[in-house]
Amino acid sequence: MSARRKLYIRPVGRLPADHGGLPALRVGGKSGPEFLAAELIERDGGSVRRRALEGAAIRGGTPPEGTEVLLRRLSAPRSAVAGLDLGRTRLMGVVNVTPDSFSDGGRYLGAEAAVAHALQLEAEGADILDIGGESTRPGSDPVDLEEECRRVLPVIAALAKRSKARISVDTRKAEVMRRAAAEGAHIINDVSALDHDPKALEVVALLGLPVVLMHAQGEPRTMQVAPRYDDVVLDVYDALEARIEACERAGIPRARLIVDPGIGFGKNLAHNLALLGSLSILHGLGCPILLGASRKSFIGRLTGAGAGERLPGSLAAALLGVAQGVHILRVHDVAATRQALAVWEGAG
Ligand code: 9MG
Repeated sequence: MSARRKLYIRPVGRLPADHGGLPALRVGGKSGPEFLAAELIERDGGSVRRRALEGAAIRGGTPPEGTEVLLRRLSAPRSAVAGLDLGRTRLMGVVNVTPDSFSDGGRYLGAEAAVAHALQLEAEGADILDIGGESTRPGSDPVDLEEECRRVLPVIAALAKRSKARISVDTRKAEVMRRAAAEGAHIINDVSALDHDPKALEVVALLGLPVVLMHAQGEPRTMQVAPRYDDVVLDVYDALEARIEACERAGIPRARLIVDPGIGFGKNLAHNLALLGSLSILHGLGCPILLGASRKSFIGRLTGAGAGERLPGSLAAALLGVAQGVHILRVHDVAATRQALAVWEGAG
């Protein structure tokens, strides 16, 4: 095989749990989702070729040459995240402690209000509360370390005492990660995939916490200026794979990593829609998948809906994720997403 030739497998056609024994491709161990078939994608330099693989052929027959490692990763069981079993879809509720955040815009500024909002999201069914003090929305400016700590640490400390949900800290800074863990955070959520702060890999390796590696092209200030990819789905996959390898070299095992395509981070509308349509390809990385599409501007671009009117589009995106076996949904509207999930799971 030439060094440039690379294979990818995109599972397609998620089956309901009681499908009556169809020959299926199972992803992520015994409790993982099953798919009817897959697309085998071969990229060789600038050319991309695709062919269909039936579930039966993958499961029973000889795997296509060069897919052994990929198939092993696809089928390996996924570890629990901070004690949360991933046999059912988990919800991460968004708690912005920023004055400029695109959706909550200052409403929850102040530790007390943020804690109250987080507890409300937990009561609505959030399994994870994601606490962030630096807006990374397109065009936003960075926040300094002490200001970010002033915003998030009191909230994390209070929730560690008052909530049963897992707490994630949304930050790109190693020192915030370290202090947040000391206050009781269980998960690190880094929109730069531990690539922003040179100390982040080392700190996360020492902390021993699970970490969300989100894909972004560029910095928040300028990332939407002219994002470009050869093939957005394959490029995002390759970039996440490179960050997984960097983590493993730094002593963070794959079993502690969660991958995320980073909807809206250095992507135009076509890029975001292509990623949403091909999320299941990320199962080949051997990690749980997190999707954050809630209230994002691609929904506005597609439909004209303003920031406060994007719940229907957010629910559609969440269910697109579930249909492809996404494990964690990062959402603002926890109660509404729980209801959508209940209908999905009830029928499947
Ligand atoms: C902080 N943040 C904003 N959007 C996000 C997304 O899509 N994923 C993750 N992991 N974090 C996000």
